[in-house]
Amino acid sequence: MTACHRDRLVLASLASLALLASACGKKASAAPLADVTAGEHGFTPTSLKLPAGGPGTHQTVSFVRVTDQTCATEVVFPDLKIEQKLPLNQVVNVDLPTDTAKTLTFQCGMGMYKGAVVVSAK
Ligand SMILES: [Cu+2]
Repeated sequence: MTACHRDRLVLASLASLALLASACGKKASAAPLADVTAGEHGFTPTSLKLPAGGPGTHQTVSFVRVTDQTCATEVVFPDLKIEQKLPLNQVVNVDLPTDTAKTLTFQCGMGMYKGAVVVSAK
């Protein structure tokens, strides 16, 4: 069922995420579901896309750290001056501006693991 395929998940809203989560509930793994997972080898996926929504629009991207064997214990968006701790197995929502096309890079606290949210016009 492709709706369960996390890599293809483009977040339209929290409601759709909740729907997807419940649709996937029967096959639930131990790890909580989020758009981006912080694991042993950094962030997965390293890139995700959001549609540009015009002036004042924001979207939430969720992160979850699923192991202690990683230095990605926080997610940092340097350009946005956002720093969010990632407590183990807790989904953390980050509100991102999606007004115009842009690339919002994110990284672990040390800048070792990197990723990007690509906001693009249709
Ligand atoms: Cu690091």
